[in-house]
Amino acid sequence: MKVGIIGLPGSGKTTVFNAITGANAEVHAFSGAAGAEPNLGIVPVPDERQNWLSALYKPKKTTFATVEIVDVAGMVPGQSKKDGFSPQLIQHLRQVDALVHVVRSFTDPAIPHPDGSVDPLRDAEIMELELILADLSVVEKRLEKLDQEIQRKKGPELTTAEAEKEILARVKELLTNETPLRQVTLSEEELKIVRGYTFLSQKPLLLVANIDEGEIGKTDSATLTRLSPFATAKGAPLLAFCAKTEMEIAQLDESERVDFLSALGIEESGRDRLVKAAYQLLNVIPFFTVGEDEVKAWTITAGTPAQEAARKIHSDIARGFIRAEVAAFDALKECGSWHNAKEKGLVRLEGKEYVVANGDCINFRFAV
Ligand SMILES: Nc1nc2c(ncn2[C@@H]2O[C@H](COP(=O)(O)OP(=O)(O)OP(=O)(O)O)[C@@H](O)[C@H]2O)c(=O)[nH]1
Ligand SMILES: [Mg+2]
Repeated sequence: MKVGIIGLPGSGKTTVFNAITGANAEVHAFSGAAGAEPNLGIVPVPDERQNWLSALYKPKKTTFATVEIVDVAGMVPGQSKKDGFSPQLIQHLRQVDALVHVVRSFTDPAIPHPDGSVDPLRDAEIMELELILADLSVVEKRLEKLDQEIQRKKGPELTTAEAEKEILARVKELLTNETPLRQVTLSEEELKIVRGYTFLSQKPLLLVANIDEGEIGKTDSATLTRLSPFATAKGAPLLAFCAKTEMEIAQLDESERVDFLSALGIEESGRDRLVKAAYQLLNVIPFFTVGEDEVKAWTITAGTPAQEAARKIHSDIARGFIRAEVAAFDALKECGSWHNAKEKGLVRLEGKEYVVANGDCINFRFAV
């Protein structure tokens, strides 16, 4: 599961990346360098429930769910009107499952903005349009090719080509009206065709307003007030994040970090909120396996049945699946132990088809 960081040059992408990963990748005053190698990081997804489970089981190992973060080079606006984002950038972005768009909202006059002024809404709109234009250029090229193919083809091949044309024509109309595909509900048939194109505007998007230090913790800040109607209209969650401060926090050691956050009156670091939000974008949920050896979070697509969830752990467990013993996290916490939960009848025996819920603690019974 991969999340790509996008944004205009100098919006703070690499600073956000460093804040999230605790890495120390180079930040520039301004580069926008095309072809620069992306920064890659894998980060654990914090989950208080898992901390609670670890305190209960005191396992040798606690393994959190993870997300992969990719920080690409800054994109230069206007490029997609000609040939799309740079080919390297497109290549990287096609492979990610979701996008985090870093919007410059910090005012620091020492850092020039490529457009000469700081205006988060304008920048958010520019990027949204770039995503749409990149998709539109793919659709238009394909439609041209399809027209030629339709003239040559016969029988079932012709029917398939015509069906694709119809769907892409609808997609084109949506994009032309500046509707990002993430906001459109597509039928199964449409999805099947559309999936192969890995459209950028179809990927779930999180807007991250990279705010000034002074705006930290303010829910009614000028930036949020300005950006939130846009975010709502585009189906994108919005998060305020001060990349500079968060990067400094990420470089502290654990105890210093706790002191620092409590001095700021913050319970949860922006980093933790951002990583959780990025994970949630992916339409996945965690379930837990618990025990004295390991407390571990496993990531599955929402709606996955128990037998498929078991396959995540080992194909033998899926093959020899008998039953899943399931305790919802809240029930387990309420009861204080697996034993108590069982006594109260809160450990359920579920079959193959049971749809695993977020936070289920599962013990799979299997025989091979
Ligand atoms: N004051 C302030 N400066 C910031 C903040 N975030 C980033 N910067 C500065 O802005 C400059 C650009 O930050 P980067 O993280 O390199 O931006 P980028 O989007 O990765 O830039 P490119 O990769 O060149 O497109 C650096 O000098 C950062 O130190 C912030 O929250 N506040
Ligand atoms: Mg950068």
